[in-house]
Amino acid sequence: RTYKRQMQCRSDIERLNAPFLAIVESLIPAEEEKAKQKQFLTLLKKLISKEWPEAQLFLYGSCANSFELSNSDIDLCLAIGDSDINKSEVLLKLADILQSDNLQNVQALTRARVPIVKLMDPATGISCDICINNVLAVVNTRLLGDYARIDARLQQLAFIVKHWAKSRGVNETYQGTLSSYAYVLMCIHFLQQRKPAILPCLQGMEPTYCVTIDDMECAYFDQVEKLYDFGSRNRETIALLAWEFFNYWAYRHDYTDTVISVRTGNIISKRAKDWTRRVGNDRHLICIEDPFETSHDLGRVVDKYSIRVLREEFERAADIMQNDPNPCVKLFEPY
Ligand code: 3AT
Ligand code: MG
Repeated sequence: RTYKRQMQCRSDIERLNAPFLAIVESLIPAEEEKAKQKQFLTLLKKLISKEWPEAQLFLYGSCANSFELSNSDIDLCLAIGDSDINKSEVLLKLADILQSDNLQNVQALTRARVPIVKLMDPATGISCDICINNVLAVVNTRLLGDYARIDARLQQLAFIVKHWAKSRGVNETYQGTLSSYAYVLMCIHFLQQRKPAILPCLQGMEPTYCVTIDDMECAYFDQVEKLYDFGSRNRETIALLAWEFFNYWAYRHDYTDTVISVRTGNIISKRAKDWTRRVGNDRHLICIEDPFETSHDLGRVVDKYSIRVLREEFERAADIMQNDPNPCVKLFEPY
């Protein structure tokens, strides 16, 4: 009877496929929006090259890979060849230049963990953050984008999870919940763990791409066009995957002893990373290893209050998908 119930439950879940795919579709930015981004980028490049003719401006974050929801802010990195520059000075100078060109809400946040200039373009309504020489973010953006090209289900799952996290208010690092980057890593790891696997572990394969950033070697197999049918033996659909994803983080993940690691394609132990104690502000209550900066736990922002909020939200999502007659509404209900 249990088996029959499980099958019945599965077929209930399958009914959610079409609505989930429709949600994903509705979240993809329109062509018009991408065109506005381009226009804005051209303006910025012009302004910047007057002051720093050698510098390059890179897009990173979701607008540079496949994880962008419509109306997102864009993330930019100004790469100035010289590594000895004083970032604060450059940011203040940059803020000055942008302000005098009528860009709005220009703010230099020189003391942030990643110092940035924030601004808004009144012509297109686009907001953006510009950081300096943060090449690592450009490279991790590229890794995520390469994973997205292997199997369409990653983008679908990440869209559902990001949309859920934004709707439920658990995508706010300053309030102790997780960044979008962390959620996408959770999705990649989850798809690496399916049986059969839907995604490979690109850092576990013979590297075809390699750069060294601040003494850190970032290497992985990037010829992903050779992996387009990697996940084809697994026929799981987005509805089932989303359900399993929330179930995993609600009821099956071992928060006490384990770390999820896209780098190894596996779960690893907190002990092996010495992430068992609180050190400074790092409490390691949910552990997500950065694929390149492996000493960096993306769950470091989570504290003893926000871990409860997060876990309750995972449970809420899992329960809605299991029991609610119309989960698509309830799941994304504003908190
Ligand atoms: P949104 O669409 O803006 O919600 P995103 O993918 O652009 O999602 P974020 O704005 O949170 O994600 O971050 C932008 C990029 O910055 C993603 C990643 O390349 C880098 N990044 C963000 N947080 C970290 C982190 N803690 N460690 C290393 N890189 C990070
Ligand atoms: Mg972003």
